[in-house]
Amino acid sequence: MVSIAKKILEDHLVEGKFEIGEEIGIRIDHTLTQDATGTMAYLQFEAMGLDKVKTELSVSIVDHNTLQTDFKNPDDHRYLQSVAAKYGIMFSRPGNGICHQVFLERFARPGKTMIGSDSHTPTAGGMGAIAIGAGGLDVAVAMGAGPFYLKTPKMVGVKLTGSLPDYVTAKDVILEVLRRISVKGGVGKILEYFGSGVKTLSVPERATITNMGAETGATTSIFPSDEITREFLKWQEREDQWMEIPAGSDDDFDEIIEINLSELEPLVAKPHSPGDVIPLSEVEGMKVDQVAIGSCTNSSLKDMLTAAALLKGRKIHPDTVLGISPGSRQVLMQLSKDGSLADMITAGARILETACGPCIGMGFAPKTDATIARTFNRNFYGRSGTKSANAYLVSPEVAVAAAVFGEFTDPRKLGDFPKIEIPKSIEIDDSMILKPSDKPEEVEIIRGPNIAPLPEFQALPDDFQFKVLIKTEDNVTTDHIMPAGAKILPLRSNLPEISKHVFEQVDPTFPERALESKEEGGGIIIGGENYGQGSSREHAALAPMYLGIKTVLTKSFARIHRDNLINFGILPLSFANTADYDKIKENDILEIKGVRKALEENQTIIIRDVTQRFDIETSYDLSERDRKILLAGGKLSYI
Ligand code: MIC
Ligand code: SF4
Repeated sequence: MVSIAKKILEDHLVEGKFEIGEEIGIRIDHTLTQDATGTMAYLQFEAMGLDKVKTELSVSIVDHNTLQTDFKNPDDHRYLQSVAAKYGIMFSRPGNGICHQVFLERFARPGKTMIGSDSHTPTAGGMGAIAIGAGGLDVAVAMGAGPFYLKTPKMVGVKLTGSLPDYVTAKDVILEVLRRISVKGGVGKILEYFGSGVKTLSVPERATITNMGAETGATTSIFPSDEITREFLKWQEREDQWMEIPAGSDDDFDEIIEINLSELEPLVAKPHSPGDVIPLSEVEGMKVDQVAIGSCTNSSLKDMLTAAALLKGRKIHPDTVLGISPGSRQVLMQLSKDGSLADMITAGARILETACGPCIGMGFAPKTDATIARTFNRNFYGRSGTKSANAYLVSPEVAVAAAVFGEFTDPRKLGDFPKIEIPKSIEIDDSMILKPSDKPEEVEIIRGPNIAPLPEFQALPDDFQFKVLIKTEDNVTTDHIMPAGAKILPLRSNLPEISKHVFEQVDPTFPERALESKEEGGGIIIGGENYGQGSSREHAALAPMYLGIKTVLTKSFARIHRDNLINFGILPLSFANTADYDKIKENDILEIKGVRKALEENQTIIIRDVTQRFDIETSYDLSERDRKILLAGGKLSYI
């Protein structure tokens, strides 16, 4: 037998050979975009000049930029709605829910391949799909029937045995995985779950695990499709879309991680990395100022019913605030029908919109120096909107305990675990999902003044000099490179404007200095290990490109960001000797000669540090296709 991930990938293989590390091209059945990355993706799709998407299913969901403080976000929504109508795309309107939750409920299918312009696309892996996060341009290409290219990943089997004790949850399973392999332990790998513990987890619980698998850097994560998957699809009135995908076994994997669910305890990820996982007991008694329950990781009906049941008859602590954002309109409707919403409100929860909201700093920012407990997947520095906040990632159960007691508390202190009844049937109402127009030729694309045209892409020159503009540490995230939040996110469709915020949290002088050196040849960014982890936002490549960055030189890259750099013609190079990383200094002038020839012939590129007078040997891990894209000045020109 083979692992299920390998089977699905091989069934969709259109180019290359399935050998670890080799590049393969796969056919993509489904695509997903959200609004914050979607506007760019669709501008790029439009530039490709096709009249319709060529996928089985493409879905555009508005969930990120829903805080409408002026015309910008609503203008973008109208643009996205008109594009969807014209090009054959399903459109989930603002208010309908968080992209991954909506996709899991209404669209995901076992055995399909899917890419999405959001790093948590692997959520659909909970349904037995191969679902991969990618840059918007890669999604645009897939919508036009172009293959998606990736390096053949290593197959890691995560063997689950036992069953979760009360108050220990799917969130603790993925936190345990992160505790063991950290934020780069999944790079180049697919995490595939198997073993007797799998059948103890519902689809939304599996989706919590595959969702946050993104934080390990993994290409994706996947569960088998079994009777539990069938039940979930039946519940969603889509049983006809079920197919069985039996789990793999010990021999099917290159590596195995074993987790006995019965032995797990409540865990938390401490500031500022999802990989810094410790037992909850280590922080018990620490005061918590703000609690938030929601996000694409923990906002299913089960999570919300659990939170409501635990809050019932209690009040939140006077020194703590609690915000709850249900994952979808479907979930919210159910909560409001069965009275759970009333239990939350009575306890003192503030009910937030069914959207990403506080997870991406769109409102509900905490107070100065706050300690915050969130059921989300990322706690990067500054992401909550308040730089001095310390964010801990927790399960809904731990979140409720913190809200009730005002400090980190073992949730078992809330008493016997309540019995959570998932109703046999719920109301399925897709009226907030608009079907594409049946007269696409009559649909006009609506562009508000916030939507700036795409920039010009320039081919890489042969020789150039550039200045070291910034030298960063290990594990720099795309949130560091291109911050999000209520102020900056509305600028996603406007490159000149958003570029003014590159590296804002790290060094606010960066954009100005970059523009100055753009006149004199451009700048370079020096990075440590795992540079560009986190969000798939291609703005973290596009905006530096706009500021004149032609090269990024690091110890290593995170997958999606590396692909985005290539897509926009920025050369991703690595140090052959990491000692050179230590030597190189900010403001050094560097020089590259004959880079085009080196790329054409797949030769080593040497960078000269002109200021300190030494040579830096670099290495790169670029397929022939990658090198052609770089030589063309990016993927759009290449196509
Ligand atoms: C995130 O969680 O960081 C985001 C916001 O969903 C991003 C996408 C974006 O930056 O628009 C992601 O995960 O890819
Ligand atoms: Fe939205 Fe947060 Fe999920 Fe990103 S991680 S898709 S911002 S809910």
